[in-house]
Amino acid sequence: MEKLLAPAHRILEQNWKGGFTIPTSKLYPFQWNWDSGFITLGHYYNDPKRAIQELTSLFSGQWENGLLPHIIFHSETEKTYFPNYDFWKANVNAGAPIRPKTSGITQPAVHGFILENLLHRNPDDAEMIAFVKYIFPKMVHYHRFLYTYRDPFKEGLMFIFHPWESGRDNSPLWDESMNRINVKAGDLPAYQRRDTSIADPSERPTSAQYDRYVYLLMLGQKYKYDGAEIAKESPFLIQDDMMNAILIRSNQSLIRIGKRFGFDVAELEEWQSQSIKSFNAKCWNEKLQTYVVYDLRGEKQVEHREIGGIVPLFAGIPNEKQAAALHGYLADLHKRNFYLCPSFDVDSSLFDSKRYWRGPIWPHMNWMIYHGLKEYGFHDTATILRSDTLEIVEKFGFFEYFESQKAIAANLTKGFGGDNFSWTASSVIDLIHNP
Ligand code: 9WN
Repeated sequence: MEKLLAPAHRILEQNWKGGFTIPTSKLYPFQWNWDSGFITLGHYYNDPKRAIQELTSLFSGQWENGLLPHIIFHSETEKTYFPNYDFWKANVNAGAPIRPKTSGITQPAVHGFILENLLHRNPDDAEMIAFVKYIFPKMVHYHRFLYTYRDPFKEGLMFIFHPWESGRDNSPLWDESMNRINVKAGDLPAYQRRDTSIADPSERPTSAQYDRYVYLLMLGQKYKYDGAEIAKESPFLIQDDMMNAILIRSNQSLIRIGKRFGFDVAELEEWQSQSIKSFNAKCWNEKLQTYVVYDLRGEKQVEHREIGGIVPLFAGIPNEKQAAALHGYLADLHKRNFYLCPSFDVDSSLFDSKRYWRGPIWPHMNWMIYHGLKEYGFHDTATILRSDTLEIVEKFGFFEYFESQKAIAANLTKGFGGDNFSWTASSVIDLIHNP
């Protein structure tokens, strides 16, 4: 698999835009929040300075209230993506930077654990230590935003009001909430999608789904993207298990880093103890034996098995019995001739092994679950997951995501979505170097 390293580094090089890295050319021409986190993993092997620059550029888009936006539009002339900065109008919020332009929502808070991963590789490097001291307060400020503006009942669980925040945009998890939105003619400003002229429309969200994405964007804008009214009005109001598990995992990392460098970590520890308790109380589903997302608007769990429900392994949240159930689910999928890990319940009628987040494999998700499995001692399945990830990239290329059914994949020659994809390259590099 070593032969994957050279093309992977080439992709990161091609996608490096002098200070930050785009996920892929054409489809996603700006800097994305959680993509950038994973991208630093790969950069660090070739050029640690780039990893530091990547995160520095990302945090240059942080708002005064702490929000770390999901897109940083470093270029204002690039017009091939919708919604662009002029549609988001982030400056309706007085604390949004004038430059760089940004979106008004966030994405999974991966940066704390990414920072710890980088530091761990070279714990005494002076430049790295200086960077950690610079970026640490910004990361804590971001977590403070999530616990202040996105946790109205002070449960220690953040909510999202847009599927794009979850990073798993088009998952069937959101269908019920999205169906509450009834877009009528004249409700939305005119807009033109760009993605369907670049990627295969059959792999992308439908137009009805896009209208609803735009509806939620406009709702956020109406309330300056941080108003308490968002929680009162939004038909889509979700405590996402994956976002909260990632936040908990990053809290752990920031607590360890903070202690090493003499920062006050009391606030982080307080969030953390409350979060883990609430997470287990609200997101574990005994019947399905997995974690699930909680629909705050509908006041109920969303009962689907899905990849986000496995990520808590990576945050050390499940007890032994819960971990064994999550592991059993994956081991069984392997026996049933699926690549690990399909992004949605393969037995559900909503499963679609090709369409965005409704079933295919995502390499960066595999990276998190791989480490989670290892930390719980499930080494055999971790090894399968690692070799599945490397195998699909070797066979189908450095795409954004991949077919999950081996029988169907056997007749394919390529993956899905964007090609020469940065998080695929980075996940591969790190899985090869850091087995
Ligand atoms: C919207 C960049 C991003 C990822 C998301 C993925 C997709 C964007 C889109 O691409 O979302 O943010 O236009 O579909 O779902 O996880 O960060 O790679």
